Amino acid sequence: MVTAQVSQAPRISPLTIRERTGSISTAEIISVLKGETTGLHIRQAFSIEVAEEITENFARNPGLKERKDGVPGQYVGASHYTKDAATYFAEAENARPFVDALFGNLVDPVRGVFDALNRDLHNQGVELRLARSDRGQANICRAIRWSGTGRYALEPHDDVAQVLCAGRDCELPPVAKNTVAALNFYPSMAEEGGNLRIWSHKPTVTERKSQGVEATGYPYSTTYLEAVPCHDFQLNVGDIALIDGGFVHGVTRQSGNGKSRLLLNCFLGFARPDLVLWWT
Ligand SMILES: O=C(O)CCC(=O)C(=O)O
Ligand SMILES: [Fe+2]
Repeated sequence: MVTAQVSQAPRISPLTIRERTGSISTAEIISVLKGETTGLHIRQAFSIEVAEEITENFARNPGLKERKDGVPGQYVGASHYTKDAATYFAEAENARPFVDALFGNLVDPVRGVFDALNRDLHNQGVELRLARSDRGQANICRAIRWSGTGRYALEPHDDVAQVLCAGRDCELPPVAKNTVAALNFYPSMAEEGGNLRIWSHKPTVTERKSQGVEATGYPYSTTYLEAVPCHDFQLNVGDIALIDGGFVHGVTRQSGNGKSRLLLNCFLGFARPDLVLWWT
């Protein structure tokens, strides 16, 4: 019997997941950067008091905006997604006071991780720094509340396509040859849902093209992912999740009529064996 040619099923890549309670270690972060761990979930990694204050500072932040790039959400900070370097770094500079205002006088947990990793990498002869251009430099993080109303609050996507397509005038694309790690802090969570779901699939450029998401990595259809195994990180306030952003991931629908999910996010990865870049 002659059958119509169907597009190839997504290639399965195994997930190496680690979940525990405590504080995040730089060795664990480096293990994700080196592609040895796919997903790391640290429960109770920063304090509830700090989480609550960041959440309040987000809600009353004068820099709080609605996303207008096709990804539903509200944010403080800058996203390099679909932007050229000139636009992204200029936006990052403009947003800096608002990102600083998320933390007020707090000891910032994101800066804490950055500083600890900086020390460890420095001892290994590796520089860690914020990505930059002649227009300015990246911020330490951005804060986002996803507002998708379908099956996912944030549709399944990968974080690598946007880095590959960041443009020639940008220092980020070389990172896409290595692991693009996504570091997430959760200052607020909805009563139910809002899981970070990661699928056993790390798309190639060809697979992205076949799904029409070559330049964005967003969104992959539910049909495409149907037969792919996945893992859900069930998150609570004060948790940190660090994933290999090359694997398809998304955020499940959230419900409950009280609190809503808030995320602090940044990306990091090796641009060269002696340089790790950090951006949003
Ligand atoms: O909200 C999350 O848990 C994941 C965020 C994410 O995937 C992203 O910002 O690219
Ligand atoms: Fe992502």
